[in-house]
Amino acid sequence: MNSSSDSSKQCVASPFRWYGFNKLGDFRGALTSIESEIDTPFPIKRVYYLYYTLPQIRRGFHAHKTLQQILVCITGQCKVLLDDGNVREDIQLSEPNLGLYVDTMVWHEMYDFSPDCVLLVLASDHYQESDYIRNYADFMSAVKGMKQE
Ligand code: T46
Repeated sequence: MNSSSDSSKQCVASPFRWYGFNKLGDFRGALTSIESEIDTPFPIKRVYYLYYTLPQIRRGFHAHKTLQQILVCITGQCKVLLDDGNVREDIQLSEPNLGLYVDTMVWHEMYDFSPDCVLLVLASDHYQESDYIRNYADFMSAVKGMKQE
């Protein structure tokens, strides 16, 4: 597991974005629909979800080279650490109609899962292990390389 425990980066103005989805409710309960490219900034090619994650578990520990994603906590709650190499922010997810956008080249870790948490992920591409940067030092080198281009 790669460590990314550098807490020296502070959140000044957050570069991280939320997507608000509709909440169509009536006396029977609520319903949220998410339509590819209408409600999302990318065509959705894959949907997956994390669940039954133990509260003490921290997962993720990677950035994606090209993949964009939106994380929606549809049940329960969890936290997400986002780090774009400049700004590092811990964000709570608990609203089933609020999606956290995770852009390319953003290091992310998910933690503090409630026992009932279901974290839905909308992804811009199919699964490719080659798209992952799983080492934090490699991630920072890539970010620095992008700045020099
Ligand atoms: C991410 C965060 C939010 C697949 O075979 N297909 C898939 O679509 C995915 C997402 C995973 N897998 C396999 C790869 C591993 O053998 O499922 C296993 C668990 O995946 P991983 O250890 O990468 O899980 P997390 O929770 O660390 O990260 C996942 C996503 O992989 C990642 O893209 O951004 O959730």
